[in-house]
Amino acid sequence: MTSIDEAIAAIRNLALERVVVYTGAGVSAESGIPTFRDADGLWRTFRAEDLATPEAFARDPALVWEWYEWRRKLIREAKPNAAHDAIARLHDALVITQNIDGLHARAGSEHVTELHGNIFRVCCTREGTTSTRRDAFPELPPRCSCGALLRPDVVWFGERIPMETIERSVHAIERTSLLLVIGTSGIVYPASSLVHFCHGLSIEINPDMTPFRSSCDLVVAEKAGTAIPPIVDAILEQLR
Ligand code: BV8
Repeated sequence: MTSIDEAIAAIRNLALERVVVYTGAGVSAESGIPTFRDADGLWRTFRAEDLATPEAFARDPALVWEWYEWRRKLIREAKPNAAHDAIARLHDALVITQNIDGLHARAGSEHVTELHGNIFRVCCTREGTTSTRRDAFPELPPRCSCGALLRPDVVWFGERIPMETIERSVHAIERTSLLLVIGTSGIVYPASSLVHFCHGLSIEINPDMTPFRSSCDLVVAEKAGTAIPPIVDAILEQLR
């Protein structure tokens, strides 16, 4: 296990050119957004894998939309936390996130790749057109003006992440001198496989044990809101 100070010392020894920040649900936990697989779970007795699928939506679009509307309300009322705010100070960093909550952009991060889409974008199931809808829908499931059902514009289990998104992310991670892996259990594929393309220094920040503990160079077992601000300070000093 690495302390925050040891991670900072390692960063100070780097010929630091590029930084990539890779995040999962844990980076939003301190904003009050439940993670997928922690004890508090996400919703009632359902697992994300049961609801975030095309089959669940085909079977019961109203139930799936009830879940998403519950999350959309939670996220609308949430604020970026100290980790999001610190990451946003890395103006040139690429943020690759599995999260669909949009909190990195709300904190001010300008280069964000959302591997799994965005909970405030919807897609017409007939026309395939997408639009941003931040407010609560008057009725569920919502429909397009053409009459067809709208679905969340997110990648469900069993659906592909667009190849261009994967390729762009691999390209960036292969070239980065520092990769921060923050708040992910490393369970979801192919997102979790991206971390293994890093040839630079990889630092995981997660209070709990994950498979990345054996693949990242350093592991800081702290919450993101505690560890990320001082780590970002060190990165900014090194980039000067
Ligand atoms: C695909 C959008 C192929 C929706 C999401 C068996 C084995 C391996 C793989 C599979 C398998 N069976 C099926 C698969 C593939 C499947 C998969 O990986 N399943 C998992 C469950 C095993 N993957 C897919 O289906 C993907 N598509 O493979 O397509 C294909 C091929 C041909 C044709 C068609 C298709 C698509 C996966 C995308 C799913 N969509 N999200 C929505 O959000 O509603 S994934 C969902 O999980 C979220 O995006 C979330 O971000 C993501 C990953 O989870 P984490 O972010 O890691 O969150 P988690 O709760 O797990 O962990 C949080 C961590 O934070 C914990 O470690 C915790 O300790 C830590 N933490 C807590 N507090 C803090 C903290 N860390 C720091 N600070 C804190 N304060």
